[in-house]
Amino acid sequence: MPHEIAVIPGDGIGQEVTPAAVDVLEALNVGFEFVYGEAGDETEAKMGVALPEKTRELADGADATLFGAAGETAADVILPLRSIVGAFANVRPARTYPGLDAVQPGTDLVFIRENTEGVYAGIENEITDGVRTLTRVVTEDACEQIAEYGFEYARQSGFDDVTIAHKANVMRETDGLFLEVARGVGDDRGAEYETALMDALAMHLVAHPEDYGVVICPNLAGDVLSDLAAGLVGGLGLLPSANVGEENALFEPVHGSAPDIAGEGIANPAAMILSAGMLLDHLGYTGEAARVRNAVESVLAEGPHTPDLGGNASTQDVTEAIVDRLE
Ligand code: GGG
Repeated sequence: MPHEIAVIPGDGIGQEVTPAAVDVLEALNVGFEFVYGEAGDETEAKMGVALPEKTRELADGADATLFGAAGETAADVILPLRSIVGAFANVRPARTYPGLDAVQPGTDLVFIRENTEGVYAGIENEITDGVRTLTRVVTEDACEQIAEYGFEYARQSGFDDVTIAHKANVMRETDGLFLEVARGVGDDRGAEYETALMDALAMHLVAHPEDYGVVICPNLAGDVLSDLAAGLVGGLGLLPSANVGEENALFEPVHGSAPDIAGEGIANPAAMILSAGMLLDHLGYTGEAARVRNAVESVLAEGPHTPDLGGNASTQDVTEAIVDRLE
């Protein structure tokens, strides 16, 4: 039986980079069956709902999902999609590539972001005119699951440095629990790790990213720190991600819908294609995943490049070059 891949391009440049990733997967001839679903701002305008039931069912039933980007409806699209596939971990690698200008050339980081709760639990209220609240949810089970995943990821991927990011000196109950549980997991494993206040960590990551490897983060911190790391390595066009559950998973670039360049055909497809590479790894196609990574690295090193990397190539030019270099 071929693996079924749900493809949900979403909004803005998601509609340009997602077909690029499908082109690369098709060129590998692994026999995936692609099923398409719609979601996002345009879907909401057309159908009155940003994530239709049919799209939910596609993601739930597929072996894996490729998702492009969400715009204003991100909270109604990407958060439920991650929940549908049971994705408790958001894995966001941020590394430099040979031949590309980077603010910090020695960067090789992987953010392991808690993906189900924290301030993204979606509990917001207007208490009275001009007063709004947000409830931050942190559970022992989710902290333990993300910490176990992060330490195991570091072990399997050969990272020596593990950092637990938190702000437990201010958010004493919620990040206090995150820190206590994550430390317990590290100690039980006999692992080496350090803990870091997330604001100070942001500064140290900018100054000395080479001192860090795997960073285990609460939800919002992982979202923010991974974008900061994108700035160190050459931009959001280079960061893929995997949303990993027990049995299912969803793959998406870290970037959003980029309305400023949407429709111009100049979005960098590298992050989306590298996300498809993570999908291949997840489904056990490790050789094909390596071919995708190598082809992307070769094009990043030699061009063509989209404007975000200083070139003038189109999304299609870069995609064709990557397909040509799949060995
Ligand atoms: N492809 C990623 C995307 O659409 N990002 C939009 C966004 O706001 N995401 C929030 C998140 O990653 O939690």
